[in-house]
Amino acid sequence: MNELFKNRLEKVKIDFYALTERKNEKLFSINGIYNRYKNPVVTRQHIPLHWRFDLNPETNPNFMERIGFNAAFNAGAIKLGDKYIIVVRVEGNDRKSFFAIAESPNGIDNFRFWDKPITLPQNQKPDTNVYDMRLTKHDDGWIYGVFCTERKDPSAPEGDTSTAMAEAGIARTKDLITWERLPDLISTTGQQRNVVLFPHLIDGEYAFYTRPQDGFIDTGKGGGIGFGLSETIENPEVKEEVIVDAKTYHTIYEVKNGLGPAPLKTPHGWLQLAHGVRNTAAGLRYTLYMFMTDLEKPWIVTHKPHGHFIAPLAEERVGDVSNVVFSNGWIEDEDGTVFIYYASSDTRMHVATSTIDKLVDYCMNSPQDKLHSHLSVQTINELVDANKNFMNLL
Ligand code: M1P
Repeated sequence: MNELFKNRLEKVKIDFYALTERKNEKLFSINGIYNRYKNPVVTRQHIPLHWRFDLNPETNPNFMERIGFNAAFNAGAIKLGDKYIIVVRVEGNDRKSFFAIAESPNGIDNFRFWDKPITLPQNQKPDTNVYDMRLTKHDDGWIYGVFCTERKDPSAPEGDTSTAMAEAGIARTKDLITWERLPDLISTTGQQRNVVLFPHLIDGEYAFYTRPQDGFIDTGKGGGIGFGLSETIENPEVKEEVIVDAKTYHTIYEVKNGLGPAPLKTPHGWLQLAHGVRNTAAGLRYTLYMFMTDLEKPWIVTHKPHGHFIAPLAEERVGDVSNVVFSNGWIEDEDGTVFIYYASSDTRMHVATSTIDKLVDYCMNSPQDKLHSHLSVQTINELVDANKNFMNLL
């Protein structure tokens, strides 16, 4: 082993372990709804060194990175035993995304990737790219991963090398190591991204939240978070979708929206986390919002606070696709703590923590978006008037 190899290896190792073993710190929350944390939980620099470097001094005398990684983001999440597990969308420098599992003993720091990324079986039409897995622990005993599978649009005109088709891929596992691939979800409403499997059967059928869209980026006349049933999971097909939460003019989801992780059950209804997209002069802005749906009819919205729940802040605002927060994973702990895993700017993963009680309180007691400025002012004035006997507290 030459000196260069030895010195570089030592320095790279020191930096890697300093990063991956770093303690995280809960930050004070002004809104009181959730707490952010000081450090991202997973970044591309957390990717194991043995995925990146040829460790053989003979074949890599300069100790150079052989395989580069661009981002680690949009992770699904699940707790298994006492481990907090996230299924990260890892994107290589070659732009291909795949899934890799990272686990932490406490959900907020010390995330370590497993030895190898997930080997996802292919069905008849191989995936060009896969991303954004939502995990669902289903009553049928399987853990399902529903994700976007992207392939070149076969109807793209000659010379068009970027138009793609998005569909919902489905795989299931018992241990997160071995995965069985099922056929992609068939739907009649165009392309699909942000599809989420509901954890229970409804009227004996598998239930999916969907996001019908006309094109790969544009939702067109589709859009909105949909909901539909499939007779089987082995041949998944949603013949009809109802819209749960439509995209709406002059809201934070005026361009499009999509469900995040599988919902969390509470005595008051299902807690739902979603992303909403609006247009700005600087491009699209993705924020997270929450709502609740009925316990028996989880496609009916019962409560919906106004505006965003988490918006990109400070360094979260900058990355590969700036001004984006996106979530497809959360974990409810036995004591009611909720770990909300969210990515910023398609680049890195963060966590925020809250509790079931606080999230229900937030959903049930925050005012709704009444869709007009003068009605927003009316809502503020109602709070100001209600506070008049408590002004001595300030
Ligand atoms: O770049 C922001 C997000 O864009 C897409 O989400 P949506 O389908 O709602 O537009 C996805 O590609 C997602 O992965 C990405 O984070």
